Amino acid sequence: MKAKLIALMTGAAALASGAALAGDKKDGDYDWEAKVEEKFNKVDGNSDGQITRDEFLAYKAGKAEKEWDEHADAVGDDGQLSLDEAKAAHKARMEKKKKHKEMKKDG
Ligand SMILES: [Ca+2]
Repeated sequence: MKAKLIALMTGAAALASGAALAGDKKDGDYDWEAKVEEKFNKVDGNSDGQITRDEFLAYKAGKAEKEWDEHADAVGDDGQLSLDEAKAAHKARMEKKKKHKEMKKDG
């Protein structure tokens, strides 16, 4: 059980470290511990200071549901995502990213 929690915290730290590295590029005093704590508290559904498997899965399910809802336009009226719709949505996201990058470069 303890090993699982350590693995989970390592995972949470890894998630936060991605943001930490991004933050470090902007300024050197990025508070990664605060980021881990913020993430931990989001996953700790009953706020008892421990993350259970169920809390972790509930957190991930919530994120997956949010992601699904965000792509409602790609899913369309039939409530199902086809491979072609998935490809079109991915292509649109890549083009949006590319435009954003170009705008950042120009401005
Ligand atoms: Ca808990």
